[in-house]
Amino acid sequence: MFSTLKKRLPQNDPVLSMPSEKKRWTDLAVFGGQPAFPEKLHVGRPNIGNRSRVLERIDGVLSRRWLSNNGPLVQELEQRIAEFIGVKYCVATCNGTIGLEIAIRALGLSGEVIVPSFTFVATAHALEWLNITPVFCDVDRRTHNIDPRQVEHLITPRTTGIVGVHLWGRPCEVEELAGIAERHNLALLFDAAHAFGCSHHGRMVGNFGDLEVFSFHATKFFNSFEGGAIVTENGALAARARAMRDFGFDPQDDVSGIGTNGKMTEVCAAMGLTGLESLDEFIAANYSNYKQYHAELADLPGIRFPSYEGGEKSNYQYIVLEIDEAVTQIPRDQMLEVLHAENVLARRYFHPGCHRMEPYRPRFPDAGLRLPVTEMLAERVLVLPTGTAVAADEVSVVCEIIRLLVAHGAEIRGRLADRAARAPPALR
Ligand code: T4K
Repeated sequence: MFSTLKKRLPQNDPVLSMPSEKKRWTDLAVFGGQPAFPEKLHVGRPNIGNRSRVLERIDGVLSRRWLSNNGPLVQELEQRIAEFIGVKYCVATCNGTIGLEIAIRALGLSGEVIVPSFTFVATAHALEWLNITPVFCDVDRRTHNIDPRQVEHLITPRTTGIVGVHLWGRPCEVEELAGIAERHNLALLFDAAHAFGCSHHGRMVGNFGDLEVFSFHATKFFNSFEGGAIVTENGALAARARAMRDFGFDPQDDVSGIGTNGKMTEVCAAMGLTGLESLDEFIAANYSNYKQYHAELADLPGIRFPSYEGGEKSNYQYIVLEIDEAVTQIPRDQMLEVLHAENVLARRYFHPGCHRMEPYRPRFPDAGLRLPVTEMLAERVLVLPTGTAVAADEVSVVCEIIRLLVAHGAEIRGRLADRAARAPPALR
């Protein structure tokens, strides 16, 4: 899945070709040069489908005066998503986090639940919010996903479930996790926030475990401004989730149990329905950027590049590099500093790992021993901008900055260190 990139750069001093100028490492913006980009290049710039279609749909929402509470657009979106994934039930929610909380409660989880630490903190918070202890499991070195070989060691009499996260849209080892869940009579759910439109062994993500939860946040491959969905084949679970989303009201208008307000609005559904019509365009843009990043960074020593599984559907939403400082001579965080100065707002998702965040940190004084892969990845991963808002020539410039960084890693690191040492004490 990953390829280690070993080929050496040419020994001559490379120059960075910007659209309008050539730049040496000494001209980097971090040392006072002009930034490569006049405006910030973000990770997670939203994909927006046909604007006039969104506005038309929103106009209809206003005319109908039906703004929320299971309106016609939400119902249509649920139906379209269920068809797209190939599942029986889809319950749209106001965001992925509330979707996770509802799903966890609908499954009746309690006590301890096993979850990776290398994920967005919402995965862990959804459990903690419900007074369930997230028990952090290490991830697989190659896939960045929860390592099924470690899961069984973490099961105790208090364990009620496993949450897998399809990180970067690459599916977990679902069969292995399902086997463990079955052997130990545990619930299995997937945080599929990154994996809308992805497949595993030819089946769409959304079909695995007891249920799966998507996020349709603005930064996701497919967005509904804010939003999410629980998908499942289990009718009883779907009915419970549907009631919980609406304060516990059942179809007879009786409150059948505890609930919250997790409803998706009609305006969000309007955006979602319109985005669904442009999925191919979003994938094409991401795929093209992914291929280009791969081709342009493919010779760099000390950089590992995740490849998406051939033959499977993917949304190619995350461009993830692993920086091996021992080879690049410049740590990931200094690379980030240089990129940010150039207005490339790369991200270090998911640093430092949930186990090093509050309220979890005090429970993991020995994290280095228990979560070595998570600890290593949290120090190495760098996520680059992509999506429909990022053009091919911009990808080229980002790649050139990274090539320059790797070619002159030690020099840039040294100069940054000198500068820090000379800074007045308050700035250090
Ligand atoms: N599980 C996993 C595995 C997740 O990754 C997430 C969310 C969830 C669960 C929870 O799902 P939701 O409850 O969010 O539906 C962002 C997102 O806020 C978050 O949704 C996402 N994961 C996470 C990976 O990324 P931040 O802290 O990076 O957000 P922020 O505000 O820094 O935005 C990221 C970049 O996107 C910025 O550079 C600017 C750009 N951006 C953002 C927004 C909102 C735009 O250009 N336009 C926009 O409208 O968390």
